[in-house]
Amino acid sequence: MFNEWWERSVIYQIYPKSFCDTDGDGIGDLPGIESKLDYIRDLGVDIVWLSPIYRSPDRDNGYDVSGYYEIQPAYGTMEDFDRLLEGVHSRGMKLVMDLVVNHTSDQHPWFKAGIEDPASKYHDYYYWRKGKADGSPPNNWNAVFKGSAWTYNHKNDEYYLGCFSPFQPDLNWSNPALRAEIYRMMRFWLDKGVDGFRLDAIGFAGKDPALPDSPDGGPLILDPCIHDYLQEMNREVLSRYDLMTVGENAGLSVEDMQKFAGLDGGELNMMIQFFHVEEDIDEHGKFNTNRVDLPHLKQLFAEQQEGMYGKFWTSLYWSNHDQPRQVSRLGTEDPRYRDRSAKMIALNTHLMMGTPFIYQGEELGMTNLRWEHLEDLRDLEELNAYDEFVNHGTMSPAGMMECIRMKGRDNARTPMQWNDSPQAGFTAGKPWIMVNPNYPEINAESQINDPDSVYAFYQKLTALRHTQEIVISGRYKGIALDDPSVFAYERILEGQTWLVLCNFTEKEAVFDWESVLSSDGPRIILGNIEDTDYIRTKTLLPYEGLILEG
Ligand code: TEU
Repeated sequence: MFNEWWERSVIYQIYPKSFCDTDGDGIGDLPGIESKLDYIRDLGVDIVWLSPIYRSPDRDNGYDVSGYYEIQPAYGTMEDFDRLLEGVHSRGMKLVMDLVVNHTSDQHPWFKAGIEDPASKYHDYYYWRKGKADGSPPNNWNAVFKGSAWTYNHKNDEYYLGCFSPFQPDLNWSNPALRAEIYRMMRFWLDKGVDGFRLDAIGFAGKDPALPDSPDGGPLILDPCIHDYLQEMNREVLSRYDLMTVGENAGLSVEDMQKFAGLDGGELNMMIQFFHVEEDIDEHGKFNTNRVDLPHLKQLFAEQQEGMYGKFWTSLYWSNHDQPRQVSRLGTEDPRYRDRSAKMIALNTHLMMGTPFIYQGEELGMTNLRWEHLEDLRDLEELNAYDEFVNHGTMSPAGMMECIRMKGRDNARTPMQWNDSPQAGFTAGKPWIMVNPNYPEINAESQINDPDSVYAFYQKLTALRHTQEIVISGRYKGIALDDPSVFAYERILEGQTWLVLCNFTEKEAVFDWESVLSSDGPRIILGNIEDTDYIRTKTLLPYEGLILEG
């Protein structure tokens, strides 16, 4: 514990489609990523995670793979990839690939071969089942992206399972030949020098092959067999390389996190957990306008952070390609406090125990977009949910658009804002998705040389992690859990105590540091307000965040 390179690292996630386009087709590409590697390194990043770059029909932006050994043509070639990997390594960073193996695209050759010839070995790479006697689907599961999880195929009079969408048929992990095929593919990338994987929706691969009905109509996942599969993967592949793995799955309890990412190293290194980003869900699921309940959120973090010590490791994040922009969600877009709140949220996240993930543009304080027209939306999840809740439900179009503005995935997928030239410098062509109109104000060029910028603040946070042992290995202690405004916690390492204080509101908030720190004059390690008078006033300004050493 605390000595693995991935425990001491900061990860930067790139969503290739929206990062940087060099050939003017409006879609980001690998040479675009290569051209920005210095920018990423200068942020203090150790590991780059690429969202999928494999061949794909792109129904879910690459999370629907049709060729695991190929590069998506719009992103470039395998030579471009090799150059990119070399560029990452030559800057002292590592590269982690997304591994999407709960499902493939319905255009994958395995899936097509199984339809063509049900006697072929590929048929059993997926879950094909006969319908019930009355012709209805084999069980009651619904897909994550709405509708039944089962799609009928006339040719063979069978249904196939797609827990996310009909374009994403689930792979049958109970088949050892399929698992061997996946391990072979993983070795191909590792032998090229890739440094690890982010395993997409990996808990979904754990299904009881009997596929029983579920109590709530959602797919029954996280069956204990997932741990057998991951232990096998670990023996067959992971343990033979110096790499890092991060699994992704919603709905994990603290006990689950330990099973997947226990420090014994038998499965994965860490999980992308969802308890915080799902704190605000309600009967419509994620599509609501709720803001987080701060005391409840602190309670959840305390359970995880205090529970993980000596037991498992975790990722730290609020933003990724599936989540709205964190400054819009937890902070404010009000120009008076926008940058300050972006810094405060970053400080709160980066000072916890775990490996922080920065999602492209987060380091600039990029915001959600005020979506006005349905035609501007691109995300399958948003469009399907709109159809279900508005066209076939009771939500008003305006109400649903407001939910999408606050929680939709497209907010994260608007192009990276590089500068104030047209299309934010992302492309010379027409971007595949709208650029956020606030790019003249929020962009990388205006921030990289400004010591007060959000970008510069992230540099301070990454530097702190690289120089202060307490950030890595100090114990976490949640305090003042009932306080409705201040997110407070301690990090404690051998007689040294850091107090992290974050005001999550736009009102001043009183917090007496003397209730925690014994010394008469605490020292400010880092804060987001240059000339703060907090130590004297014991009053945090709106969205103020700071670290004190007592
Ligand atoms: O997401 C997995 C997942 O659990 C989703 O339900 C996620 O919670 C959802 O996007 C939230 O709105 C992964 C990928 O990150 C996502 O982009 C893919 O669409 C999904 O798997 C299917 O591959």
